[in-house]
Amino acid sequence: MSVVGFDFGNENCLVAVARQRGIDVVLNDESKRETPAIVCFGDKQRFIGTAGAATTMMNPKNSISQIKRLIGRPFSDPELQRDLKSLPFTVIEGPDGFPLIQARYLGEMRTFTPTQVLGMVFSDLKIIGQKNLNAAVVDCCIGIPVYFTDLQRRAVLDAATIAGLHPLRLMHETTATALAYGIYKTDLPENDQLNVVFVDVGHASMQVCIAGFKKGQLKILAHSFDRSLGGRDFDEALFQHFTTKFKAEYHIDVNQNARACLRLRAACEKLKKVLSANPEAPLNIECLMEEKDVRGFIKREEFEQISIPILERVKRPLEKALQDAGLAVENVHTVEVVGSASRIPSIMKILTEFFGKEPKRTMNSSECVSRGCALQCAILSPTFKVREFQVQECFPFSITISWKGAAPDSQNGAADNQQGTIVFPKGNPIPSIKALTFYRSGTFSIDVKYADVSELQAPDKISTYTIGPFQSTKSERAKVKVKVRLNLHGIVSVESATLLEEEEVEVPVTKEPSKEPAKMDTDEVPSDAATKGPNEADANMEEAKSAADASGVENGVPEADKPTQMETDTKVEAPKKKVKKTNIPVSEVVYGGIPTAEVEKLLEKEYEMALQDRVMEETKEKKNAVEAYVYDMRNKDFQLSDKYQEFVTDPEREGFTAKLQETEDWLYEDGEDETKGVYIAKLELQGVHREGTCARSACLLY
Ligand code: ATP
Ligand code: MG
Ligand code: K
Repeated sequence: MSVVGFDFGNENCLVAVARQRGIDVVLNDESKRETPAIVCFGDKQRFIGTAGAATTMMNPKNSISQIKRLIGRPFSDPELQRDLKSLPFTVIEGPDGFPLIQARYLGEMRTFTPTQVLGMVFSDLKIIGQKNLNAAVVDCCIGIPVYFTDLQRRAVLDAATIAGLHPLRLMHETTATALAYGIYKTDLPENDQLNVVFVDVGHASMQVCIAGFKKGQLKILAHSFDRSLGGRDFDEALFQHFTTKFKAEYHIDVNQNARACLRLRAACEKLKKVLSANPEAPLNIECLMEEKDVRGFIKREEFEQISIPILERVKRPLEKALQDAGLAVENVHTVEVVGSASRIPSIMKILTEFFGKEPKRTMNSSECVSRGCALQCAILSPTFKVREFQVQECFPFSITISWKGAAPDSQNGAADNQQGTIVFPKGNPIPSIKALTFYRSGTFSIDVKYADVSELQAPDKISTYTIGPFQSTKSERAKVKVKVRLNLHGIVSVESATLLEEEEVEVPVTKEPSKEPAKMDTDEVPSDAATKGPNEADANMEEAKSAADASGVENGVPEADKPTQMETDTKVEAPKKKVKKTNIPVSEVVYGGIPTAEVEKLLEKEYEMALQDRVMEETKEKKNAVEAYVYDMRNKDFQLSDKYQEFVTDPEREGFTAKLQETEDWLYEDGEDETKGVYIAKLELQGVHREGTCARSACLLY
């Protein structure tokens, strides 16, 4: 079983693996730790990761980047629309209202969903892990931004499935960082709590998390974020600055040329990095467009000046996190900064001023997310024994369950109004299960929604569950218990519905509810047995059991109804009533989700495309082998002619040389672009010759 952590960034991805001696961030084929999140579609194959980045400039319109920004968002999402303006490839609206990426692949225009492209990135990362571990990679833990919606989380899971991965957990990036920070600390207080603020400024977004550390555990106290504040916004400010400048000075409009845009953006990013270490920096690009070389220059002060609108937003997530955690600046022991865009000096200045102390950079700021994920994977995996360390995660949104007040045919049927209740309030522990009780005479449906979408810019409705059919043996409306789960990934779903029928003889009179209330058991199950592996037997699990015992919940199923604030009926508890439980079918519609059958098909497609890539790679190898053979033999031939001339007849030599020349010509003409099989055949043909030559050289050497 593999134990792997993936950090898929907007810009860069990292893979960390657990080995017996610890966690390693592994190297890709180019011996780099960071792999660009790019898929470049070509005429014969795809180029992913580092290879994709290398071909981007030659093929900008078919190089897909910033995939993390595209997944799980409707096409109309204003943030998506803004992002699309600066991307060199084409994204259209699909029939379902979600984006489709257009790219020329294998000689024709095709469309791909962002989830599918993320699947390609994951496939590449998976291969990196496999090459390093020398074993199959399936089980893993994947880092995601805390602000990912239910749909985005589902999209990541689907992409993982497409790549043949099985995530044990989607983990909030900042929580992964907190885990990587805390688990090695040997001096955590036993009774006191150490409050650490983690600030991650990445390529596209900023995330803040406050964690309380104690010996053997970390508890997330608050999450906050700005979904659109990251390194690329500074690149964009510089890009706008120079676009205007070049328009005036060189009379060129960079925006009219996709390649020029890409090159200027890349140069601006470089410039930004130089400015982190230097007070000023030049920008020179040869032949940017219309055969013009451009020259520019900027001082850090001016850079900070044009960045003011971005910098002004840095404080807000910091304030929000403190507020949600109920902490004052004085209660913060340490501030840890991660994410590569946090290297911008003006960001550090703002953080220092805000917290009244210099933030620390003790972690490896680009590796911590992948390391934390690998650690979490190790904790969840039965193959590793990890130091006991508990992660108490909290959910960043409030989730509502809503339902229609009554069925139209109900006796007291006035109520067709929508009612709802918050099942998982912001800050709710992850994972968690809640049970609601409904009184219904037939099939009914409930909606899962965000309670507040102001921070999310997402449609409020997440999913609808239809519960039924069911038949009560009695004429009255039946009691239905619905279990709602917030799973380890931070995804909400209705897990099950149960018809509860009390055996009549033993049941004392219970008055009918006056309305159609849903009754919610406030019992929580802080751990999630069903999403864990079968061998999971760590401290979390123990805790789940004890917590369950304490709250009267057995295996997550409440054994008796407890009145809650929502209960409006008068109810008599029957001490020895018998309850018959019958499972009711539950069907799910996720708004924007990919149906499971579709994911299966995409998995097959990915397999085919990966095969095509491999065939092309092997074709290249075989072609290179033919080429190498020609050169190799020619060298040998010269040696022959020098030293052993007298032993080889002239016609023999001439024939051989001509053959080599013929093969070489073929390689650059008809054989330039052949199939793998043709190159292999060519090699075999030459192979006969090679054996002959070798036999001769061998005999000559005697
Ligand atoms: P995200 O976290 O948003 O998904 P990511 O994890 O890929 O993206 P990082 O790798 O943490 O992002 O950061 C990448 C950003 O950091 C880029 O915008 C890059 O230009 C910027 N960056 C890298 N080095 C420096 C530097 N020395 N100074 C300023 N910015 C830098
Ligand atoms: Mg990141
Ligand atoms: K373990």
